[in-house]
Order: sequence, then C-alpha cells, then structure tokens
Amino acid sequence: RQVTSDVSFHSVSFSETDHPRVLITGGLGQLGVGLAKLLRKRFGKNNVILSDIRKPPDHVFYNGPFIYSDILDYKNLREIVVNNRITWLFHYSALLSAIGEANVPLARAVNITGLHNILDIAAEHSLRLFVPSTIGAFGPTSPRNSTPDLCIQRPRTIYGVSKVHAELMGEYYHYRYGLDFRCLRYPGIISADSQPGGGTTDYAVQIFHDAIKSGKFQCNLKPDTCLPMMYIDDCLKATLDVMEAPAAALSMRTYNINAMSFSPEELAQEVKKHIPELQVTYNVDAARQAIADSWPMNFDDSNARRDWGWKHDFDLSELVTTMFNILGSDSR
Ligand code: AKB
Repeated sequence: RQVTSDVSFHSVSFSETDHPRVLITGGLGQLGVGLAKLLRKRFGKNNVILSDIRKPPDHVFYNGPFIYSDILDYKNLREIVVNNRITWLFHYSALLSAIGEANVPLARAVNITGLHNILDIAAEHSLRLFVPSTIGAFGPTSPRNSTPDLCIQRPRTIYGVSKVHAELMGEYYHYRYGLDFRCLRYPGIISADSQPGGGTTDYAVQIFHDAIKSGKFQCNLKPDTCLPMMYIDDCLKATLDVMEAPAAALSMRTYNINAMSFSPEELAQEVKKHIPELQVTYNVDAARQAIADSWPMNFDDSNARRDWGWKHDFDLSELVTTMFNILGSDSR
C-alpha cells in the first residue's frame, strides 16, 4: 500500500509539472483576466498567475493567484519568476496608442525599458515568451489594403515604435540566444467584460455601452474609418494556439492575425439591428483620426492561417449579437 500510494503521488506531481507555469504581466488590462480564465481551464488554476501594479477587484483576486509585479523593477520580476518556477510569460503591460501620445516618457519607460527587462528575464530563465504587437506597428508608408506580415513599418506613435522595437528585439533574442519568442499583431479587440484603455479602436467597445445606457453614441473617428477588428475570444484563442504550436510549424516569430474590418458607420448599422433608436453623432478627435488614418484598413494574416491553422470564429454580426447577449440590451 505504501508503494502504491508513492507511485500515485509521483504520477500526480509529474503530470502537474507537465503543464506550463504561467505569469501574465499587465493582467488587469483588457485581455489579462480573460486570458487567465482560458489558461486556467487548460493548465489548472494554480498554474496561472495574474500580475499588475494595481489592486485587483474581488472577483479577480478570488478566482486564482494574483501577485504584485512591476515590470520596471528587474529584481521583483526575477523573484516572481524564480519563486514560482515560471515557464511561460505573457507580457501584456503597455500604454496603448492614444494614451501613449499623451505621456510619451511613461510610454517609453513601460513599453521599451519594461520590455528589455522581460526579454532578459525570459532569456535568463529559458521562458517561452509571448508579446502582443498590433496593427499600430504599421504606419502611413505601409501598404494599408491589405497589410502583409513583412513590409515597411514606419509608425508615427510611440506605441507603434515601441511595438516594432519589441518585434525586432524578440526576434533578435530568438536568433541570437535561442529565446522562444512568439508574437501576434492584434487588430482592435472588442470585449464585453473588460474595457480597453487609451486606444484608437476603443470607440468600437464604447458604442455598445452607450447604446445600452443612453441610446446615444458620439464617435471620435470619422464614419468611414475602416480598421481591422476582432472579438476577444478569437484573440485569446489565437494567443493560446500560437503558444502551443510546435516550434517547427512557425516559419516566422511575428504574425498578423485578423477576423474582420469595419468602419464606425458599418458597426453602427449592425448595432441598430439590436437598438434601432440608436443615435450616432461624430465629433472627430484629430489626434486619434490621424493615428487611425495611418493604420492598416485590412490585415493579411495568411501566414498564420497556413503555418499554425489560425481561423477566426466571429464575424461582425456574431460579434454584435454576442456583445448584446453578454451586456444585455434589456438592461436599458
Ligand atoms: C489601440 O487602439 O491602441 C489598440 C491597438 C489596435 O493596438 N487597441
């Protein structure tokens, strides 16, 4: 009996260590909590640690491990990775496009200096590292319709510049030091349970909340501004899929992913199918409009589809129906 229980003890602990031990930085932004939920289902609740510099709301704190981590503090980061035997790191800390322009020194510190800390820790401890990039890594001289993985990248925001830097540094660490770096360029992400903060594509989330609350929405982009977009579930699925893909399947380390492209007026038309009385007005924010006008209108993600089988599930009408199902258009 003694031997039997020893064997089963060992087999349990072996199968537990087969799972990656995950750390998510910037975990209280738009994507971290949803990603933690998905990863905890797959790898077990205690194998996924959310981290941020902010205090988590109760529902986040009680749903699994949460820890304070400041990516600008190298020793704090190293301590967390070592003490928790981290093997996979998802690096979500960043200032987005619009807010980055409002505070360039902070964006530079978080998005560039912070990334350097992450790269060094990941290389030092042989972590598999995911860093999100963005449609914002392209600029006015990139082909906009459609934008391939490899083309001119001369973005005009600190956010875009820092993301091109992240793509290049991650790939450099991969070829130079063997770092298992994986990166996806996200479109604008639409989510119901979490709010984006400080992005150019934020209008596409705000419209749902305002439509439900007041039946009125004032858009800060022109009606015909077409940008690539994606529902959060597709984004999180792509992120897990690329992290689980065998290294041999990856012909590159930074991939575009896409689901759909739409403009504010096309989104408003779809929202009106659920809330016909919605009134949309336009009060264009020149700074955000300039950013949007420099970004891709359509995103070519054929390499991701070919290499690791990327496929989106949500188109515009499914996205809008799902948002109203979750937010409840009846709550007006
Ligand atoms: C932003 O608008 O800044 C982000 C993005 C597209 O990267 N949502």
